[in-house]
Amino acid sequence: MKLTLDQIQSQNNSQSAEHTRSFEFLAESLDKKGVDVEVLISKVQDLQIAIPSWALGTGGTRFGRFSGGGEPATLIQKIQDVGILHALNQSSNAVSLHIPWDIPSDYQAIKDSAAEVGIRFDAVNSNTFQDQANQAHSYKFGSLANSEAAVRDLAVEHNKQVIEIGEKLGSKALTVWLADGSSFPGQHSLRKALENTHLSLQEIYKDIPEDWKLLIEYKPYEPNFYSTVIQDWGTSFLLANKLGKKAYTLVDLGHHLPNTNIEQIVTTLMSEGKLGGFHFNDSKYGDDDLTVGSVKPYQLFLIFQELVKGFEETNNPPLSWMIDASHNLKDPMEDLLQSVQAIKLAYAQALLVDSKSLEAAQEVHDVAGAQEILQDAYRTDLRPLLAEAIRRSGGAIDPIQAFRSLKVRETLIEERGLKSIASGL
Ligand code: LRH
Ligand code: MN
Ligand code: MN
Repeated sequence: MKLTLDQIQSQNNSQSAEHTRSFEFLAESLDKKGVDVEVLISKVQDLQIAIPSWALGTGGTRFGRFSGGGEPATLIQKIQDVGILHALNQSSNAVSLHIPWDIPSDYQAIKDSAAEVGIRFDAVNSNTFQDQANQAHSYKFGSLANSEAAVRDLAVEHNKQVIEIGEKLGSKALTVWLADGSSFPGQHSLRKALENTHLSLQEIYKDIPEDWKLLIEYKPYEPNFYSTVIQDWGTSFLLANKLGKKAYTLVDLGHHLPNTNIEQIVTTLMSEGKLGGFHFNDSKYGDDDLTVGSVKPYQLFLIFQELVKGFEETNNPPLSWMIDASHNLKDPMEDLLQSVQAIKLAYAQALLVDSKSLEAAQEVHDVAGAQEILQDAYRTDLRPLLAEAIRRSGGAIDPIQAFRSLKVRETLIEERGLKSIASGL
C-alpha cells in the first residue's frame, strides 16, 4: 500500500477551516511575543526522525505477544510502512535496520522500494545478543566482552559485515548495543570484560568508513542483572574517547536508572562533542519502550532545551535521531506517529524558550523567574504550528486521524492477512 498526496489532501480539506483558525490565533500571539513563526515552522519541518525496522510490528513482553494484523513480514513491507508514516507526517524519512533481522536479499530492490517512498537508510544496528541458527560459538556469556577470543572474533566479524551491508544501502552509522554483562557477582572479571570490549570495538572501529559514526549505546541492566559492561554514559564516553573521532555516545532515553537527569548527560556530552544520537522512547520503571512523551513529556522538553542550546553553543556534530519503542497494546504505526509528534512538539517548545531572558534570570539567581520562562514555553500549545508545518510539507494536518480515515490498517490487513509476522523483537 502507498498513500498518495491526493488522498492526504482530501483529508486535510475537511479540517482546513478549523486548522487555519487555530493556527492563525497561535501565530498572532507568538508574533506579539516577538517569535519568528516562519523560522519555527521551517526548523520543525527539517527535523526527521528515523523509524526502527523492528518497531513496525507488535512487540511483546516476556509473558506474551498479542499480534495485530497486517504486520510487515519482509524488509520491503517494513520500508513501505515507513513510507506511509512519512507520507502522513513528513518527518520520518529514514529507516534503521537491524542485522540479521533485516538482511537484504536483493539490494537493488530494497533501494528502489525505499527511493519510491522517499526513505533513506539511517544507522545500521548489529545484533550480538542473540545466537543465530548454526552459529559457530554462542553469545550466551557475552560477545565483544567474552573471555573467549573465538567468540569475540565472531562478534567483531558480524559487526564488520553489518558495516558492509550499511555501506551498500547508504547508511552512515553503526549502532552497537551490547547485552554483555554478568548476572551474578564473581561470574566474570569486570575489568577484563571492559578491556575485551574496548579491544573488540577497536577492531570494529578500523572498518568504520571516514564519513561514518560508531554509536555506542549504554544501558544499566537487562538482560544481565548484576553488571552490564557498557552500563552508563560515562563508560560509553570513555570508550568513544579511546576509539577516536568517529565514535560517539548514543543516548537511549529508557537506558537509565530511575530519576537520572538525562538532560544533564546530554549537555555534558555535547560540551565534549561526543553526543552521537538518540533512541527516543518513554518509561516509568525501566527500559519500558513506551510511546515518546506519554509519561514524562516535561523531561523530554528539558532534554530538547539542552539540545537546542547545545546546537547553538557547542561544536557537537549533527545527531542521529531515532525512535526505539515497542508497542504491545497499540497499533505500531499509530504509536510511531504519536512518538514523532511528541518529539517535534518538545523540539518546538524548546525553540520557543526565551533564552536571553533565561540567561538574565540565571545571572541574578532569579530561580522563580527562570522557571516561569521555561514553563511559559512548555505550556504553550504548539500543536497547530506542528500541523501547519506538516501541511506545508504535504502531509496530514492530523496524521493519526488520516491514518484511521484512510483505513491504512484495514488495507494492510487485506493485503497481508491477519497473521503476518514481523521478524525482530
Ligand atoms: C535493548 C534494545 C536497545 C537496542 C534495541 C535493538 O534494550 O532496546 O535499546 O537499541 O534493543
Ligand atoms: Mn535503543
Ligand atoms: Mn532498549
